[in-house]
Amino acid sequence: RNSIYQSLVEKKKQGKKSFAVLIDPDKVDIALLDQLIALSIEAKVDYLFVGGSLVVSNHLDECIQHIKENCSIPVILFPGSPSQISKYADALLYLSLISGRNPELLIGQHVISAPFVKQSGLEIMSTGYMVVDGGAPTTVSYISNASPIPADKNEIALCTALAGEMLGMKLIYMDAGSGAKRAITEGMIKKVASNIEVPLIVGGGITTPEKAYLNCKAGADVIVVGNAIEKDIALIKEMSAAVHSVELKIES
Ligand code: 1GP
Repeated sequence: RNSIYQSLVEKKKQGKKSFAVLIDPDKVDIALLDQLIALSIEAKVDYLFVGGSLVVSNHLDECIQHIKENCSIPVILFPGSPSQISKYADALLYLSLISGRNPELLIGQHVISAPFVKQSGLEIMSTGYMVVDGGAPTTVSYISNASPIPADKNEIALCTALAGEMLGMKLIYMDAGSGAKRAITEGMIKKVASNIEVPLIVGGGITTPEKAYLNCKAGADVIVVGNAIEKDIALIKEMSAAVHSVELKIES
């Protein structure tokens, strides 16, 4: 099973951008989920990411089953820990926190959960996960017990992404952390995007369609938005339209 990854690679070749809505199972009930699903279908959202640094509740399975029963948008797990895995999803961002130096999040937790992850039957997408300083401590920076990449150190971001790609990671995810005060700069995105071949996911603190658009122009392939949509659900449509309005000309 590698159909979702193939679709990402294919879209990248065509210069097409994707928009993903991040759903934190802790923050949604069925009524809100129904609203999110309806708006996502209407706005042609490409992916639904499900997860969070802390998933306290135990209705992850239920949440994903409900999404799958009501739409055909692929559901991609974005787990904060190995316990946030559900066989009802379509794919898993198999994250290694390559920006940090906490061995548990680089490989330790993967070893412990490997048989379980393998059994899940999910499409596994190895992802070099890079947390970039978002201006204030975010949940991910605290929980990961690892320093984020300083926001203005584009070279560190570049070298980290290159190392991840050469280690065989199929995706790079640059994240300023959920609710970040400052999103990742276009300069850093450009630096990384122009030097790697694999699809680049960018998220954290993106609150306006303009910023989503500029990030795509700078080279992001997938834009992820969580918090801003929790505050104003109508943003789904504007964000999705902004992302989809970017179609880069690919030189052949
Ligand atoms: C966080 O990249 C995601 O891991 C999305 O962040 O909630 O700030 O949009 P926001």
